[in-house]
Amino acid sequence: MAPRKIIIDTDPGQDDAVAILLALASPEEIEVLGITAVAGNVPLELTAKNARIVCELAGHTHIPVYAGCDTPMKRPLVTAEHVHGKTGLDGPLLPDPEMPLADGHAVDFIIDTLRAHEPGTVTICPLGPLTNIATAFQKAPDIIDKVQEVVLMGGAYFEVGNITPAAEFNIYVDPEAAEIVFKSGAHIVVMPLDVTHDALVTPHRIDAFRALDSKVGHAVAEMTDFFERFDKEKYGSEGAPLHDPCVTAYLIRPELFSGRHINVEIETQSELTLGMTVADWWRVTDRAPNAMFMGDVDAAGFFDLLTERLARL
Ligand SMILES: [Ca+2]
Repeated sequence: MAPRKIIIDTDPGQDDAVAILLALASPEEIEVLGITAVAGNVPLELTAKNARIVCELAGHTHIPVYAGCDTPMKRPLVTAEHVHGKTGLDGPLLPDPEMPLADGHAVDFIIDTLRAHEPGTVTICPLGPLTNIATAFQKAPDIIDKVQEVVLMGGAYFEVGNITPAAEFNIYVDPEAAEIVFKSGAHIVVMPLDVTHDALVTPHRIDAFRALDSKVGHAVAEMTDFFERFDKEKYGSEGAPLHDPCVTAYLIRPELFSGRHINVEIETQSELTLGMTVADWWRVTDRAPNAMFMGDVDAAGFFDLLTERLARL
């Protein structure tokens, strides 16, 4: 089978970095057409820079990286330096990128790429707030039907929230954008906290990255080490969740994940629960299903895949 063509929309972020590395290490299954940066974990200037740092770390400097939206559609930006550090990629010492940003706006790249390909052949992989994707859908509604799938990290149901008691960070930062994407009619696969909170980087798993004894292995070990400190304290768990790589792992080994095709709505009004993904897991409404909402991951299989692929870079 030909590799699946994808656009990675991202706000790196240590876990975004690992998700990108996994994609770049898997050319049999994934062809990365381009990377689009969005403001999220840190401001756009840094996410656009970090995306290039990660491409250079992987030795894939031919991948075009575009800068996108620098603020959510209707709200001021909320960032997460408390999790990811000042740069967004705190942990390893990586050089500033030499590769330039690609010319043009990320939203136009998304629109042009979908229009240039056969319908149903390009998958969008959002790893941050959905601002770029929603803006593209609003500006060019004709592309919505052309999307093969939107496979995104965001939201939560049983795990509820991580940035507020009710909301997961990516959805909370731009709930209006999330609403546009979830109501768009595109095929959507969601990796919520319910899944990612099972994909924990334990000390043993970080050691496996370090044992690759490569530039990428050491960088990933240092990134996940950094990331882990914060989350271990917060959740009292044995390690931090590695959220975004669940998206790219799904493209390689979908059988590692299971979930339900259900209705998911986004709360955009309530101050208390803003950005909540109201997922009809028990199918108690007659609202039409609009997303494959994952609930489980084979964590051992996920980390085996990740370690095996990172060893190739
Ligand atoms: Ca992210």
